[in-house]
Amino acid sequence: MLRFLTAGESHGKALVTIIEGVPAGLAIDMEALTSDLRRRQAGYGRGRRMLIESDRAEPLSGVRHGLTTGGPICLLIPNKDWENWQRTMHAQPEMPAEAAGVDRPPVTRPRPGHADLAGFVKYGHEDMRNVLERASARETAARVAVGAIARQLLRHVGTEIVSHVVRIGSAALADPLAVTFDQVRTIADDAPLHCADAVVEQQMIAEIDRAREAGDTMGGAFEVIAHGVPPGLGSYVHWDRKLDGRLAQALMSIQAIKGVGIGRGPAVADVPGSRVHDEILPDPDADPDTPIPLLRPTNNAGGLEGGVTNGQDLRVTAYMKPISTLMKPLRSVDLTTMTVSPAAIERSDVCAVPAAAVVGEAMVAIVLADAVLEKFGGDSIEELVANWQAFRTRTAARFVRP
Ligand code: EPS
Repeated sequence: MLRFLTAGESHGKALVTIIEGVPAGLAIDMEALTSDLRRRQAGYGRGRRMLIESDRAEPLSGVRHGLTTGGPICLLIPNKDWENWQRTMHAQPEMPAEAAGVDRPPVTRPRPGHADLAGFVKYGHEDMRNVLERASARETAARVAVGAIARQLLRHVGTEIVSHVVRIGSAALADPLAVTFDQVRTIADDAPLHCADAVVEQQMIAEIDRAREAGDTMGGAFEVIAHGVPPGLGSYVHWDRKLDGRLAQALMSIQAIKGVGIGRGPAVADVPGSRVHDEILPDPDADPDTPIPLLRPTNNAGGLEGGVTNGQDLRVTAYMKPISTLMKPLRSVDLTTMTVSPAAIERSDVCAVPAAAVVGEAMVAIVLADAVLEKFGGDSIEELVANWQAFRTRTAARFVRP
């Protein structure tokens, strides 16, 4: 089982994660990890914080001479902005004499849509900075670092994960499922919105520009595609073992995600079964060692049937609300006086859907790596790969071949 925790505040000293359950002998490519962190920072619509940070993770444990030991992996991602926040965020009861930065007043006007008010009520905080610092999507940098390790594990069973932005406001791809894994894989890392269609991408940019000029924000949707997913991950036998449910939980846990669809998603409610279900045909061109020599002309199920992977591409879409910090704020209440006041303004992004897509890739990678370890087990990568190969061979032998 793969587990992780994260710790850290948006403007604290650093983010930290501890990852448990990674088998021994996995080569960790720190450059690939850094490249994922950088991808999360990019995308059209990001705010000024990303000009300050250049995220990088330092392994503190669990990795020796480039290989995992099987012990817990601890990663540290420093917040460069900490320099400017020491007077606001120091851990000591009294302000340390050497603390840098400026003093900031308490946050007392909750932003509609943010965790501010919920945290005020739940934890009894007077200053809602105690809420927003942890609720902030800055935490997702740590998740992306965990996801990068999960992704490196998944390569050993032949799985690759990509994502693309499919909607910003009213600018959307007509049929995201028609975009193939290979098309998404070839989108440049620095494409402004990581959208497969250049015309739609320009419309998305225009949506974000309009929102910025109006002091507003934009949400949207992204799709994560995993290719080469081993069949048989997850199970239909219990509610909490269904992989679609596990993926939905993982994606819904990303800040600002309000919905998740698998394959055709909510659109399956609109049409009859004959237009939803993916037919099963023999594949005359299948390689002899292909585990499942069958052809599915469509993939509306998004690679999952009965909560179990079926060997098709896994396709999951997440829907993100617009960011709740508005430069032209909505009405709120100053909780110190109970008077109607504009909501607090924190530095923020106009649109963070491209960044959320990278976080979505990470969460899918983590869920898939966990499911791979559950099915194929192994305390070392060698053992895991041997178990996976034995399953492939056994499965391939069960199909009648011409
Ligand atoms: C983020 C860092 C944050 C925000 C954003 C995501 O940095 P700062 O608050 O210093 O600008 O830009 O977080 C939010 C939008 C939010 O509502 O919490 C990041 O690293 O992704």
